[in-house]
Amino acid sequence: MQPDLFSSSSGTTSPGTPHWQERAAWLKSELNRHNHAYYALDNPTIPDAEYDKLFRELVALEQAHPDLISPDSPTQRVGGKPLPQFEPVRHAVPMLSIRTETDTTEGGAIAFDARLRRELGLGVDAPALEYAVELKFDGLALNLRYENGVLVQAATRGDGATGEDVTQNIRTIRQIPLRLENCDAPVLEVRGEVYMRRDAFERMNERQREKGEKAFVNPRNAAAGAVRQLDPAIAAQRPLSFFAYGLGHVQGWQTPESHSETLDALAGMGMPVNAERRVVAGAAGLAEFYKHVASIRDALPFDIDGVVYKINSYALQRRLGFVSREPRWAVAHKYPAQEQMTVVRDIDVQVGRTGKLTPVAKLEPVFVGGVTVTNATLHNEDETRRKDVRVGDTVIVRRAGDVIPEVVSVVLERRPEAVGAPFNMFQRLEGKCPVCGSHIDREEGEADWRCTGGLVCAAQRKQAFAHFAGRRMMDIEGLGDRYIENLVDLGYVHSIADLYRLKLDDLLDMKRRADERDGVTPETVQKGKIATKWAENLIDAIEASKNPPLERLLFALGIRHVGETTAKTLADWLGSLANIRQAPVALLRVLPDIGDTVAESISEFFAEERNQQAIDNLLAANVKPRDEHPPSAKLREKLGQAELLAALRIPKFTETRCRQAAEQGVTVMSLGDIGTSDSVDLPKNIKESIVEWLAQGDHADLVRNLDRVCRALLEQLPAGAAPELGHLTGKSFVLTGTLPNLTRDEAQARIEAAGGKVSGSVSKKTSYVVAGAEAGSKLTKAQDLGVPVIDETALLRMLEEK
Ligand code: D41
Repeated sequence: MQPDLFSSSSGTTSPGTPHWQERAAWLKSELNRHNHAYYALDNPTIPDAEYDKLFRELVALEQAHPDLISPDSPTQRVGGKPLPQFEPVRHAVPMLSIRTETDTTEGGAIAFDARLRRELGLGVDAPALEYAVELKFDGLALNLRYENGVLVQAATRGDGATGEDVTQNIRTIRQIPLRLENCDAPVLEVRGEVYMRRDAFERMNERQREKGEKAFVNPRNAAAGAVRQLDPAIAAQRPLSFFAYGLGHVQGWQTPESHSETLDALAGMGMPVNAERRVVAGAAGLAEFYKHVASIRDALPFDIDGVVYKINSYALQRRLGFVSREPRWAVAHKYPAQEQMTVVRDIDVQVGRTGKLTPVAKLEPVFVGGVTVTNATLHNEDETRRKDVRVGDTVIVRRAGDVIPEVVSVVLERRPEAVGAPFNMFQRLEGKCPVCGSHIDREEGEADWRCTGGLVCAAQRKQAFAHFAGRRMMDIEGLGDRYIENLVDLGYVHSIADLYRLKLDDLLDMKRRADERDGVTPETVQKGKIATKWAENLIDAIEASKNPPLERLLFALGIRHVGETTAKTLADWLGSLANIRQAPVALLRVLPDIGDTVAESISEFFAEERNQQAIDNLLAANVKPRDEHPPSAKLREKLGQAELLAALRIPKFTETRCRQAAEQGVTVMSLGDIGTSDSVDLPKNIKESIVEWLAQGDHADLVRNLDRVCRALLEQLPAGAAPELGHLTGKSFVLTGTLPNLTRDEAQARIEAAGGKVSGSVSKKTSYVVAGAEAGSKLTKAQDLGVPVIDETALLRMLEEK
């Protein structure tokens, strides 16, 4: 990336120019170019760490030769110029920078402590310095200004002296209090970092990819984009978080004596302050914290790029003061970068558990985020083409947390002449699954190609076994990937039920053949006796897994879109495997939290003869859920005729129309008469639509089946078990705005569990409107109609009353 230190390729300088001038000019143009690519084109051309290195070199050169500083130098606008669209904000107290220590060993910590002791003139016998240590969040620095306890302004750091007013966007971050608790100081400015959690970032990108839209590069970029988003409504959809790490201007508040006490006080005011912080003594304390955080870095739910050490005592901080715009008393100690450059050797395709085909870049090994990476996901065909990743390209790879490493972007300027062709999944695979040879398919509107082989495909089968045996599923201890690999490849198991027929001899036989195939001398033979303990344990573990809770068995089956939550819903509501495996799609649709996609996926799974056979085989092998029960009594309400009619999803037959029809006595079973019946008062076009729908395909059978299954279910309900009358029965609620703690779904579920109803619009009949932050027109309407308005606290109290 960088030319030789003293080469001059630009030719813009005369022979007499000192080399540092040339170097500075080159650095400026490089940095400006990368900045443009990053911010304006959203297509980074260099990893962040590399950029930082060049940037620091320029800063050092400019410090040594101040005449090099020019207005166009990237050092003169550190955080990026305020955009013209945002109002500039002059910081009452400048937002300083923080010195970075890039030695990623404990040495960085020791050097910092030694430097401070020297500057303070402390001898070897003087006591250890006290430090406040904390995480260095990888986000965007913000200044939050509270006046009399109320948030009045949020500004970005900008160049440290002037930032941008982003108050409207920041107000949408739920974690940031709009009013401080126990603090009405005339002015209190809180500084901190706005960031995006990794899971939120992944979810957001997953959605982008599903829509076929461009994914964000990394959480910091996504957060920065959201903060500077001009439309607060869009910003509000970007899930941002915030941690406070210090103070700005303060007036009328008794500031504590130390940094750690300040953070405690801010936490006491309702400010989010990260708990992973300590007060430590001396270099050893710093080094220990550095090591500790390195060990938990991957498990944190957000990205950090280092830790920060600060002298804890404000008195000492004042004594140490500043150099240029950096305090002497603080340093950021970095960890290995989470983004690196490397070269793509090849692009492979992997087959997932559900047949999803994922392009994977095979890389020149590279050290990223603390580990050596050789594979990075390219997600899907569209994304590979959008990024235009080709064999031979130099790419930026990112590995953060436990997330699979991914290719972020191509460094186009490094593309070789002999680069491969644009990626094309079908061509690359010649239309066939690389594992089983079944044909591959990409449905319209889907982002992924899939292998159509199902469990015929060994790759899918192996992963299906691994999923089935997983800890949160059937929990078969000891059935790891290696054994599964051998059991499948050597033909001992074809379907999941085969696991339960395995005998000790099968396992020993398998091990012997696998060892032979791999050319290893079995340790068992080495010792002159046959070790069988592992096989006995595995057989016991398989035996012990036979009676799981129903929800775990369901989750274990690996039905697409059925995670733990959906599995639990199915188990709670329908009670038995027998009920679930024959549930028609319309019945599934009326269950809470099961949308159309999930309902269809479940019913497709059970419509597959092979899957039903696999379940029969499991039952025959005595695998049986231990907690089956009759369906939930609440099912009676869900199986009302209006609900069932609506769940058929007949065109034009909307929920409202279904309710009208049901009130006139129309049932699922009598739907067929609707065309000839004059007693049902529905618009003609709706009746026609129903008749037409019933005549299509197997719709008539479907309706009959739905009716039969629902009757059977209702018969299973304990006799006389009328729906339990909750204490809110007969009360109707409308939810509006954002509640401080409950999500909409949670609030709705709890109201319904207590017998109440939740509806979407306010009328005279509404019992209560529950209003949260930024409640809109529904609140106004409630006030107009005189409907009582309550907040979350009142709702919770009402729910708890019996
Ligand atoms: O977490 C951070 N990114 C962080 C940034 C932190 N924990 N502490 C910080 N402390 C300071 C000083 C010492 C100057 C008050 C910072 C930053 N500064 C900072 N962030 C962006 C520029 C400077």
